[in-house]
Amino acid sequence: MSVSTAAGRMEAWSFPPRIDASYIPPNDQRYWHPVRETMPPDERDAAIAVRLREVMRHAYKSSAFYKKKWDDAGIDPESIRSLEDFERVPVVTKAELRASQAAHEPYGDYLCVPESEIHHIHGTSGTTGKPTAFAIGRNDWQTIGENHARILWGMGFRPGDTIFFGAIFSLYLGSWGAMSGAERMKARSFPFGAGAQGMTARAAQWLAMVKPAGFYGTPSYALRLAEVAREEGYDPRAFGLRTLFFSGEPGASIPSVRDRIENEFGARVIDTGTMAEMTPFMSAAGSAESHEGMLLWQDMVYHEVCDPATYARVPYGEQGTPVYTHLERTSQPMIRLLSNDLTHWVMEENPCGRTYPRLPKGVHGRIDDMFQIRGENVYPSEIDNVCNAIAGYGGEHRIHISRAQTMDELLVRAEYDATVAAGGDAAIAAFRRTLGDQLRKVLGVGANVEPVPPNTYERTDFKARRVVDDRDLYGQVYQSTHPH
Ligand code: 8LQ
Repeated sequence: MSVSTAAGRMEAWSFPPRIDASYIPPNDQRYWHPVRETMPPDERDAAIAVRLREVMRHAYKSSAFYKKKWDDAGIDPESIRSLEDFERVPVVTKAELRASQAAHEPYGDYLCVPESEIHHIHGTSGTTGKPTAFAIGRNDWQTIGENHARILWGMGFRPGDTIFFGAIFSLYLGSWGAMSGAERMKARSFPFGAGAQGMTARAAQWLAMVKPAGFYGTPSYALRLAEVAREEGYDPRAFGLRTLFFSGEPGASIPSVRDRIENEFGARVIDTGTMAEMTPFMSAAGSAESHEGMLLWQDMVYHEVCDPATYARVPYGEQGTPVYTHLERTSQPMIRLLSNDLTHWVMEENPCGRTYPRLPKGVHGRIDDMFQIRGENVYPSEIDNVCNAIAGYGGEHRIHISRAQTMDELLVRAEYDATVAAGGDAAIAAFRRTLGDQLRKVLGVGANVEPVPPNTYERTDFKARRVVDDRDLYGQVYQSTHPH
């Protein structure tokens, strides 16, 4: 089948996108866009190759950033005829975006629409350094709503369902982006938010009253909410939630964390999320029937999993770093944005029938967060998985990496729960032993374990930061005591 026929068969798929804002599938239809979601992958790939060229053409003619970048690399958008050709396009780093915004305040020279078309401004939520601004065009906001509606539909949401947004509503694109999809599909949105003092207890009160079908937030916050709800006398299972969907950090695809959340709420957990720059960031997301890991909805954002050294795609089954390309954004289109995260991808039959590749274990974490202990690569998310699977775990922990002599050392400080506390020294020693044994088994190296009492560590309304890296401190001390 020729590319144009394949593309022609895809529901309203063009660049820039043309959206029928009145379209909503019948409730019993599994797919929002049956053709786009279930077509043979090679036909979709052929259509994606056409779309990539169109997006590149748009970016090349409307942004100095891309023009210079590609001219310097000797890349002509017209020469990109296949997915293999596309792998020659240099990746975009977040540092380049920051530099572009510093030189061309506030949106950078990769804003590819006139400023008058900007509909929403958001930004990075980091508290250190200069923020990055996200400018989203009016048409793009509509497309984002459309894309997220498709994905929420795939998760099993339908018009009239209430979805509770328990995440920060300000700079953070997560809450707004997810809600745009709920609004588009005529669900009932409850933009409750998060982050203000006393808000978690009130969230429990409202959830008990409104009994929504869906909850959106971060996995860390859902666990905190369950704790606070119990303290306030609510049973989180009585909220009647059907599905909690999460973005922002690993967790929803960490088996023991997912199980803990599912047990707390008596509801299904679905993982989603790429990067704020990539909004529609839910383009990687689980579906109702394929709820483990994340499907890569390739026709809205083209996801490549690449070798972190060469940025060429790795074969299915292998590990690499996600590189993302917008196929339906015109305002600040990201073309080969490097995530620096780590994942592995597969191409298998999905229980939901969608023909997308999948990240069976979600995104494992950031490459920077990975550390080496005696030659073994260790991810914080593996430690999270072990802790959450241990009976008597109190809900939070910290991972300390330090350097003793020339070797890195790992110390896990983990809270035990009230039951262990009531058991006294013997129970605490048993908890320490079990956790130590499990860590050695899973990580392949020994870790020091220090049990700490319940509620030692602060909980978060947003993304957890559990790694305390003392090696820099060691480095500074080392350098000051070993002058050149
Ligand atoms: N990150 C985001 N989602 C993740 C997931 N599901 N699993 C593992 N790591 C994940 C607005 C959305 O929540 C996306 C988002 O959080 O965007 P940010 O704030 O730009 O942060 C992006 C980073 O969060 C990713 O690179 C992952 O490291 C992590």
